Amino acid sequence: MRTQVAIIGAGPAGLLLGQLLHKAGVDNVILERKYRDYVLSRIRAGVLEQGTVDLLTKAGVGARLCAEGLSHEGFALGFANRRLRIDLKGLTGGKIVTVYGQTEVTRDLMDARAAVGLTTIYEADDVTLHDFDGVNPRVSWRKDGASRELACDFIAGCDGFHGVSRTSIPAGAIEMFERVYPFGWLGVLADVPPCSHELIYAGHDRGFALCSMRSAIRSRYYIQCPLDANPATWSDQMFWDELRRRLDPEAASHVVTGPSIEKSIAPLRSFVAEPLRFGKLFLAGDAAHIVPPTGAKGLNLAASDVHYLSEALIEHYGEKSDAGIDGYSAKALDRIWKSERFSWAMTSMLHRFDRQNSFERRMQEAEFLYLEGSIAARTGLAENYVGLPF
Ligand code: RFL
Ligand code: PHB
Repeated sequence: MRTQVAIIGAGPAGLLLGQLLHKAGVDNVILERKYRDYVLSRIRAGVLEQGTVDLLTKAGVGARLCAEGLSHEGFALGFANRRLRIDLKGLTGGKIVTVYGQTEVTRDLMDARAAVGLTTIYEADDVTLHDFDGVNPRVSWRKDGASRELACDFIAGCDGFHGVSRTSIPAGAIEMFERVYPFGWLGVLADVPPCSHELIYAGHDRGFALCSMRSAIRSRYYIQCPLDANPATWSDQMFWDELRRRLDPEAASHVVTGPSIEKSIAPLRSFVAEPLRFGKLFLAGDAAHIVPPTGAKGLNLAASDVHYLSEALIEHYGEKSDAGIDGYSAKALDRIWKSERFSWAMTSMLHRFDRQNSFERRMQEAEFLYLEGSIAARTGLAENYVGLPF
């Protein structure tokens, strides 16, 4: 088998890259470790920046997103029983975000890929990258007991944080920056109406809480929890009680409870690998960087990486110029570090840290009070939340 670009991973990064390349006539094959429905069962992101919506539309998967996505013109920050609205639209000259689940983005991309008959190999075991620093890059894998190989011009490592692409790069050729936070998020999905029509990010002495949604009848809530918490020991009732304790009285009174349809824990991490290119191998999305979810940036960063990478590869094949390829890493990293900063700042302001002293708690409060009193501060926050340009 031979293709122009071998893509590792059928998450949003790999699928979107595949679609954009296909639209420009660049041939690609996706190799995915899991089966299709497993990929679709992962409940993750919910907030899309306008740049991400535009890119998905360009990739030909904007129809359902446009019909079913919820336009959000603002969100709220909660602190010590107070609530502050961040008027995204007013503060950014008309920009908004769209609430549309990552699961739906993934489904739309998978359907579009299947409709044009592009090859995706699911349940590919032992994916191994060969000679990506040489002239004959190849990818091998095992499926149904047989060994297979794919020759290609380039490999796009879109296989997430635990993928094989980044770890295939020799240790000396890559630098890694990391912060692991000493807590996680316990998330619940339930078919109940959201407690507020806009998202609420609440900082509280008992820990952070987030009220989000997927539709007018499906809510997504998160509470900060210890890293070793076990979702099985958190009954739905315990979750709802704890959520309400962390919200202001008005929001708490509007929480409608019901049976959870999904409950899981996500650890929080900040991580960046540099550079994003090693010979013919490029890293994009969570394979290259992780942000804590507090800024809603992970999926959106995957989209901006893929924008830069697809343009670079299309330029290589169309104009026979490697300028885009050579510039990919620096261009993507510039935006990645700014999103890392924003996600870290939101996380630091709103979470309860172990061994936090009274000074640090007051610093978090002062941050909130500053936002409350300053349009300039709120403008900076809004500008980042709707997404920096790419
Ligand atoms: P993914 O989605 O992890 O996909 C990688 C794919 O690669 C496959 N894979 C392999 N395939 C072949 N061989 C191997 N050796 C492989 N190893 C792995 C995997 O099976 C998988 O299918 O990475 P991608 O495409 O880079 O997408 C990144 C996003 O998924 C991620 O950044 C977001 O979900 C982060 N995130 C959020 N981002 C936002 O922009 N807005 C949000 O509101 C938001 N909320 C969240 C989030 C992430 C969360 N969790 C669970 C970490 C909320 C949560 C709770
Ligand atoms: C979600 O709806 O899952 C969600 C929303 C905003 C975030 C993180 C997750 O910042």
